[in-house]
Amino acid sequence: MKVYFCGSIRGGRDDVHVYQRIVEKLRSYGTVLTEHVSSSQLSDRGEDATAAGDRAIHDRDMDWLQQSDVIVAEVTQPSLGVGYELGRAVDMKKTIFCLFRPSSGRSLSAMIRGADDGELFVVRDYNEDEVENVLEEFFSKLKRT
Ligand code: 6IA
Repeated sequence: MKVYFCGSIRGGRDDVHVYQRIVEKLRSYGTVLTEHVSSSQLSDRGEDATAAGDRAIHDRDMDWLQQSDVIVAEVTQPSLGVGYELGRAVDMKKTIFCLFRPSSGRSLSAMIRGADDGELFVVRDYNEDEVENVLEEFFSKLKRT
């Protein structure tokens, strides 16, 4: 199974430790195409910040999104890139699982929470300490469908 993981990069790297836990768990289900999103080496500014570099990142990510079987997004830290990826993934009719931590004190965008259809697009509120269990629950249901 190919898993596309979305997490904030230029939107801010405050949650990178949670992304690491998620990617670690996702590896047990298949290939994570976007492992770098959880890298603590990746800052919110960065090395490839040129228009040509950005185009290459966009085109490669869209290609991976197309190839993926499932998309998992950590959406607590607002990110334009993650919102864009989710919109494109909806258009591709992909299976999408969004994870949000209410303990952050934030309120999730209505465009993400409101996209939950209980089937292809699911938003799950969770606490950091239960992240592996929440993923386990989602992937065991996915395998049965
Ligand atoms: O708007 P954001 O940067 O927060 O968007 C984050 C999302 O866009 C992630 O889920 C990634 O899949 C994708 N993305 C954004 N930037 C990159 C990137 N390098 N490499 C791969 N995927 C990316 C950017 C490095 C940059 C700090 C110069």
